Amino acid sequence: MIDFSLSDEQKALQDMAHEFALKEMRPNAARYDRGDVFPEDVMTKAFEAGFLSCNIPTEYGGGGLGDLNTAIISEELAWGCAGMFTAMMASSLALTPIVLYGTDEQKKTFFAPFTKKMNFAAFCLTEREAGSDAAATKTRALRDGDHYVINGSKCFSTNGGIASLYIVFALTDPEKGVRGVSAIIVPRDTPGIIIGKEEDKMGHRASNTAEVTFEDVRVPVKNLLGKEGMGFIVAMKTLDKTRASVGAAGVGVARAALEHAVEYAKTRVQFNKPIALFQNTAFKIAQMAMEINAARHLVWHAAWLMDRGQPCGKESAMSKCFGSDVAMRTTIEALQIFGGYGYMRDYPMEKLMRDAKLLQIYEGTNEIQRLVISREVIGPIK
Ligand code: COS
Repeated sequence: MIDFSLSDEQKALQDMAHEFALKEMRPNAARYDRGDVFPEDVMTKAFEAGFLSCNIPTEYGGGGLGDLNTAIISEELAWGCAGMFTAMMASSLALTPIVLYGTDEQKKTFFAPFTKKMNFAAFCLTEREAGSDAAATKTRALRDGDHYVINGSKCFSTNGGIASLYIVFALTDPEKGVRGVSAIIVPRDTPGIIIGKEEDKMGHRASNTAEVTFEDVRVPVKNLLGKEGMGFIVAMKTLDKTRASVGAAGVGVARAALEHAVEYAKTRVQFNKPIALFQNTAFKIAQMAMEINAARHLVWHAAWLMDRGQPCGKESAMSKCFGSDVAMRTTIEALQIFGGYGYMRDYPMEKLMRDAKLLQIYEGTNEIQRLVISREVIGPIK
């Protein structure tokens, strides 16, 4: 049976996230977009509201939100400010490998700090020479008795400069290539972690992005997630699960742009009538509304599959790719409706357009999403 209505619990979650976005994120979004300061005040409130631990299972003190619920709140939080959303989402992304592959002991040990106070985690997969080609990782984690010794550099790591915990993908067996990659939990206070300069980004400026270098970083073997050599699968399964949240963020950013454009088009008078009465404007609005609805359905379908434990790699990639493309197209068209005002920083449109761009790039570029989708649709070729 298909049911498009949200349950009372889901509506309450949506309202709660919307209120938070409206009252705490939106009023501070421009300020943090312009400065180079991490929004600690807003994030402290996000922690208190449970957004920073919402994917930690309830038995370990978290919110235990399922995937559809996560998609619902992601749309609202990105509607509030995509940069702040990214700081929250990237931490959930980094905790997901522990949710999926952690032992009971690892979950108890490493989730506790996230449920007790504001903390952030960082997912360390990307390297300078291993971006889309994630399997080309060069970082090494060589075994020395009961420890791994990690050496290498990870770049564009969201929360890299502020994280208390890193999930590092490194070669434990360089001879085996992609099957020699392992996922290792690395606490920030381990000696040998060097934080590079914070990246000066075009958008999502409220989030921290930095290079993280590991120089002879020794962590106990018990910090290994899953088995040795399973790291690439851990990364791929994690991304299969989290990419729908990026699609949801695309819907949130696009919806914000559409709402601003509608409001403006109804009050902006040119040639003696509101510009909403010109067919050019009205049709742009219709197109944006259609695409946003379609994107949300893709996101919710992917999340619905995840909640049922069904294969969702293709659907997750579709929702991420389509949702972020819709965010890009919608913000461009909405800005056009604002004309010259849209280009000015006093208005919200240019930030939304800058923020939309990153959604097409992070958690796997949209070219990679199309690769994932097409590989599954085409299947093996003899
Ligand atoms: N689930 C489970 N296993 C998967 C998988 C998935 N979603 N995707 C790949 N694998 C497995 C494959 O089955 C293969 O296993 P075997 O060697 O046992 O056959 C192995 O992983 C290697 O996969 P594949 O050959 O497809 O690897 P490729 O290098 O060709 O491509 C892509 C993998 C391009 C899909 C991957 O590198 C990718 O997603 N890149 C983008 C990385 C990314 O999103 N970065 C953002 C960082 S987080 S902000």
